[in-house]
This record gives sequence, C-alpha cells and structure tokens, in this order.
Amino acid sequence: MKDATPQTIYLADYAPYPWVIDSVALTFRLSPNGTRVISKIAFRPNPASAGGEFFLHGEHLRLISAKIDGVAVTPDVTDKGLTCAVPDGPFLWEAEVEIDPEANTALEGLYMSNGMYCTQCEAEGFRRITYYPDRPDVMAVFTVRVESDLPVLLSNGDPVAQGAGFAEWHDPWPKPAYLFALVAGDLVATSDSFTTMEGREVALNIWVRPGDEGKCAFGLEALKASMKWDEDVYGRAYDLDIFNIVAVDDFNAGAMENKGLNIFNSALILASPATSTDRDFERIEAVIAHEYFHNWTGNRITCRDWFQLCLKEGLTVFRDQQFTGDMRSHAVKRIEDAILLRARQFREDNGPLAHPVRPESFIEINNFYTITVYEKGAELIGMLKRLVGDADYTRALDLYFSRHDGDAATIEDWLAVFEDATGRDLTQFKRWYAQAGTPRVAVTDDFKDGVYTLHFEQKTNPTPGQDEKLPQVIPIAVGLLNPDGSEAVATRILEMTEATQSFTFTGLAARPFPSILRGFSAPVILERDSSMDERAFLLAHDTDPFNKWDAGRALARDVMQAIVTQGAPAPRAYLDGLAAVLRDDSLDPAFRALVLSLPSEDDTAQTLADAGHTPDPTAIYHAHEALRVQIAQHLQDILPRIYAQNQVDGPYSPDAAAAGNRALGNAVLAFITRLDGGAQAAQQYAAADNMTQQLAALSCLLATGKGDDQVQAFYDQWQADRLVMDKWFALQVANAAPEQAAQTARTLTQHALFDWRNPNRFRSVFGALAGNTAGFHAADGAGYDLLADWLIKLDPANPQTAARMTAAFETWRRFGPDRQARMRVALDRIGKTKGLSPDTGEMVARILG
Ligand code: B3K
Ligand code: ZN
Repeated sequence: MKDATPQTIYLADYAPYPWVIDSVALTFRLSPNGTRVISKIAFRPNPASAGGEFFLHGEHLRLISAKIDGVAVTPDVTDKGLTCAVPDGPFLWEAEVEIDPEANTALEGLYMSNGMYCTQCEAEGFRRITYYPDRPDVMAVFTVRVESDLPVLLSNGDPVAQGAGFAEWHDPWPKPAYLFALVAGDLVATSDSFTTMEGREVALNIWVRPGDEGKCAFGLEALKASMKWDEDVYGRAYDLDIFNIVAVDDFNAGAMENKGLNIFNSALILASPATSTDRDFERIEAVIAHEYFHNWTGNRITCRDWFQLCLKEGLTVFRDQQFTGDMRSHAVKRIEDAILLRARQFREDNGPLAHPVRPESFIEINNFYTITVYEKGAELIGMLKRLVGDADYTRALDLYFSRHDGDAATIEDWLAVFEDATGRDLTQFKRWYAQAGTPRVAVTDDFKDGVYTLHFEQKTNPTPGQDEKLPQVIPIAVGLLNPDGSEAVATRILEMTEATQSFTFTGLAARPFPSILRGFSAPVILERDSSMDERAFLLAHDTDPFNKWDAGRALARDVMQAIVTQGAPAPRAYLDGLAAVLRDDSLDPAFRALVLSLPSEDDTAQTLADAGHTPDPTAIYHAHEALRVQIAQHLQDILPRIYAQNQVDGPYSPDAAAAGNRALGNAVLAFITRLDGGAQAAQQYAAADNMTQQLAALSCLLATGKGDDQVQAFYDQWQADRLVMDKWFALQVANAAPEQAAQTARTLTQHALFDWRNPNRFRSVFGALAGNTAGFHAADGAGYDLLADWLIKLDPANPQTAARMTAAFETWRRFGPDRQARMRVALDRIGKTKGLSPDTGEMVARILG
C-alpha cells in the first residue's frame, strides 16, 4: 500500500524541480533480501525554478545513512520520500539504502524473476530503488557499479570496467530515472552487430536464460531491420556502442525502452516456429521496433511530465505502425490497427474510463498507459501527417529532433514544431489532445445536375468531466466511384473543421458511390445510412483496401444485428459478396482472411447498444455461431479449394506472404469445421509442424466443443515451455462455451502450473475470461465473481496488473439491469477490500463513476 489517502496530481500544477543534477553514481551490492544501494548525486540549484523544499521520492526503502557534502544528515522520512535542509548552492548528496528485491512482487523497481535481478522503473519505480527526484524532467548522466557473484551484470550505456564480482557502466546520455535499468543473472547472449550510417559499430546482444538461446535469431534480425529503418526513414542513428535486450519472465508490461538496455517480457522477444504463431512473430517484430524507436522518441527527447506520455508513446506507436507496414503490408496493417482501435479504444472512449489523449489529472499514472494514450495518440500523429502532407511531416520531424534533442518536452512543443515547419495554425487540432470521446460523423449526400454533395455533421458524446465538446479538425479521405466500378474522383482529403460542413464535387456524369474515410483517415465513427447494395458495391469495387474491407465489416454488423434482433438469416448479397472476395485470387490472402473475419461479440454488443437495444451476450454468441454456420454452408463448394491452395509447403518462415496464406487457410478451416465436425482440423492438428497451424486447429476444435484429446496432447507436448503453456491456458478459457467459461477458468486456476504471481499466466486465464464476452457476462454472474475474487487476491501482490485488469468491467452500463447489478456487486466488493491499492481503487472509482 502506498498511502492511505491517495493524491490526485494535476497537469495544471506542473512546476520545474528546484535543482538540476550534474551526475549520479550508484553502487548496487546485490543480495535477494538485503540489496544495498549507495548513491552519490551532485545537485545544484535550477536557474529555471523559483525554488522550493528539497524533496526526494522514496518508497519501500530502508535509509541506512545520508550525507550532504560529506556531513551526516537526518532527513524527515515518510512513506513517500524525504525532505532535508540543504545548502544554497551546489552540493553532493550521498545515501545508502537497503531494499528487498525478492519480496518485490509488484515488479516495479528492482525485483527478482527466476533468480535474476531486473528492474522496471517507468513510470515511478525508481523511487523503490533509492531516494531521488523521480520525475521525467530531471535528467542526469548515470554511472553504475553492480556488485554480485552472478555472471552477467548489466546496466545502461557502455561498459567501462569489469572484474571478479563487479561491473561498471557509464551512460553518457542524460536521462530521467525512469530509463534506468539493471540486470544481473545467469544469462546467455545471442549476439550480432550493426554498423550505423555514422560508421559506429554497435554490439547487439539478446540475453536469455540458458535453454532459450534458440529463440533469439528472429529478434536480432528484427532489431537490425529497425535500426536500418530508423536511419532510412527518420534519419536517426543509434548512439552507443552496445545495445542489450534482456528477456524476463515476470513483467507487468510488454517491454521497456531503458537506454541501451531494453527489458522485454519474454513473450515478446523469444520466437521460434515451433512455439510462436505468425501473430507472435509480427508482434515481436513490432515491439522490438517500438522499443528501439524510443531511443529517439522517448529517450533522446523525453516527456516533461507524465501527462505528456502520448508525446513519446503516440509517436512511437505511429512509427512502429509505419515500420510494420513497410516490412509487411500497409493495407493489412491499417485494417489490423483499425480493428484494435475500434474494439478497445472506442470502447474505452465510450465508457467510464474515457480520458483525453493527454489526461489532465491522475492518481496512479500506471493506470494511464492506455489504448487511448497509445493507439489514439498514434492516430493523432497520422492525422497530422495527412493534414500537412508527407514532405512537411518530414520537415517537422527533422525540426523536432534538432530543436528538442536532450529535452523533456510537451505537446505544446510538439505542435509548435509543426506550426513552425508548416506555417499552419494547429490551435483547433490541439483539441484532439484535450477532448475525450470518439467523434461521430454523420454523412448524407445529394446529387443534382452533375454536382454531388456530401454533408457531414460531427458530434462527440459527453465523457466523464467533459459535458461539452467543440468541433475538431477531421481529415476525411474521400473517393468517388462510378456505377460501373471505375473511379470518378480519386482520393482527396476533405478537411472538416465545423460542426456541420458540406463538400461538393462537380462534373459527374451519374450519381457516384462515395467511399468515405478511406484508409481510416481519422479515428471517428462514421454514421451513414447506406443501403445493403451500396455496401455490397463497395465490398466488390472499392479501390481503397481499407474501405473495401470496411464495407464487408459494415455489412456483417448489419447482418449480425438483424440475426440477434429478428432472427433473420444472412441475406444473399452479403454471402455472395464474401464468396466473391474469397474467390478473387488477385487479392492478398491476408486481406481475404480479414474480410472473412466477423466483428467480435463485444463489437456486436456495442452495435446493439448504439441502436438502442439491450445486448444479451448469450444471444450474441449464438447469433455469431449461426452466422458462421450459414457462411460455411454458402461457401462450402469453394472452401476445400481455398484451404488447399493456402497450405504452405517447405520449412516454416514467418514472412508476410506465408503468414497471409496460413491466415486465410485457417480462416477457412474455421468454416470447414462447422461442416465436417472437426475432421479437417484434427488432421491439421496432427500434421502441424509449427505453432500457427497447431494452435489454429486446436482453437477450431475447441470453439465447436471438441478437442479434448488434443488439449491433453498439447499439454503433454508443451508442459515444459512456459510461453506455450500460457497459450494452453488462454485457449481453453477463450473458447469455452458461455455457461462453462467461468468454471473452466476456475479449474485452470487449480492446475499445478497456474502461477498467479506471474502476470503472463494470470492474464492467460483472466485476460481470456474477460475476452470471452458471453462467458464473462454469463447470466449467473459467475464470470464477474471469479474475476473479482482473483483481482482481490492479486491486488496486494501486484497492484499494477490488478488495476489494469479491472477494466474488464468498463462496459457494465451497456447491459441489462440484472448483469449491471451483478457487476456492481463485484466492483463494490473489490472497491471495499481492506487495504486496496490506490491503483485498483482509482480504477474501481472511475468505472463506477
Ligand atoms: N514505456 C513502456 C511502458 C511502461 C509501462 C509502465 N506501466 C513500454 C513502451 O511503451 O514502450
Ligand atoms: Zn512505448
């Protein structure tokens, strides 16, 4: 527990720290229960500050001694930090503290994972290591000495000395404490090197536990590709002689961009064909890129305060999206990103946890590492780029890097760079950072005498603390198609700035079909009462891949809604549209797989809620299954051929083309399973020589109530591999029938391999339960109760992960009174738990509203 009365922090209260730090020297004497940390920090008054008391953050520390300029002092110590009288001018602060890494189950600060020491300091974990101004605008040059008998001792920067039982590291780049890292353990490296465009020879290492060396090759290739890409596309070169990555099993987040010493959740770095799916490979490649790209967008230019988190995260996500597009397929990546944004960010924006991309207050900053800050933050960068154009975007970024290198910057700094580089006034654009909620853009059209007009109206619903919304700048990419499918007007960006606005197109021979919001040009909900015919037309003819896919998605949404509310079967136009796409060999298989995928059950619940219905998750589950069966029957003549065509021969390769074939083959297999009772899936399972094929087959079987033997076989094969076992846990819960999901999850928590303190394993069961919409929302409330029980159990050990997972309840107001009441009870029970962390307390309070 951090504090009995958690404090709210406000952006408006920002003030610079009264001192600057010239240097930091840390010595770590590692010991599992009594690590000593000795710090020497050179402070001097900050000329940009009006002064203030000398305060250093510090939590869970035992102060052994403190000195100022060599003289012992006795600071005032609380559970948050210390204050002390200090000289007027510069001074040297020295302190020795003791910490207990082994008891640190929160996985913030210095902790132990399988006998190795590692750190996680973002956002505010450094204060669990020593007394320090733990805020991102305090940047300093660190020298670190690690003393331990363990063979590998790592920290940030370049190695400067090492000998029996110690190693010293020096990081020449001033950095905030959140980028500090230390690792010590019995580790082995897989190594390579990269020569930068500036001629620097950089040693690259991926450090893992012995036994995992065989899973590093892909990560190294991805790292080199990222380094090259950042040079080619952004002109950014790496700036140290060594780049280390370490894999850690116990990790709250995905990975961390510590300067020169990235630390990764092992799930996001270890890769092999036998144990990782195509999705894992793509994700690993993207996360390696993301953390590497932070070296410039995050580390060289960091955030002034945590309200500016999107400055580094939104931009870095945008950069990793561009990278993945370049490495694989832009069209497919854009669709994947839009699916994620709509499923999770729109949902967040639409509920009690809605907050602006740049929040204005928080209790626990870790609760704001959200899909809104990250993914909507990235969308804002994409919109800026669309508005100013590619050339001006590049000029603005060059200016950003040259003007702010070494700074702790703000969103104002970021926007000023764009204004200065392009001459544009971005005052209105800035609302995107301040207003929460997803704008809804309603469109109507008319056509007369060759003039076609689109009328737009934008509106954003109230969100917590924000009743009134002002119009935002929305770049709407539009193209027009002739009735014969040819292009009448090529894509152009309409810049919407008013609440209502119309745009005309002249010289048209016939009423065109509009293709609106091409490429998903803004993170908005497009509302257009279009006919099934118009959607089917766009699915067949749109030249914009995103809108072609989205037309199919919109059709599926309508169809699903009609099935749930009227029991209506899917219309022929929709089924024929799907068949035409599936048959079209000129289309990328990965794209076709996406067209075949249905909206999630959670999406359907939201669609129904938007249309004024009370969604019943059980009915939605059955409607989805009914539609799958209907599609399978309609496509049955072509399914075997498409399946066969997309089997990839030869040794497994994770490249985009092969992965696309497997994605389509497995999308088709899901339909075949509805027709053949699982025979083909069982055959695929038995023949599979890679995890993609094995897992896809197993999931088809489980989704149709089969696969008991394969679940056992999978366990027998993989029980020694913890990452594969995470999949084994997750798959069973994710595919459990609605009335069985909670029981399946409960049974799995009793399994010998269920280690609830390991965040990956906890998430494999409870993330999967929360993601099984019908199962989590089962009418008897068993899903809610089980999750609440386990969040209450997890919270004292690991508040950060417990808090994040309470978001499973964020949609509670969407459902009928019975489910609402049951969710309320569960939330109240969590909220009233004695000693509940401020992290989870903040989340529960916000969700209940
Ligand atoms: N910056 C880290 C996230 C840290 C999470 C702290 N709760 C990873 C990333 O976004 O790259
Ligand atoms: Zn990041």
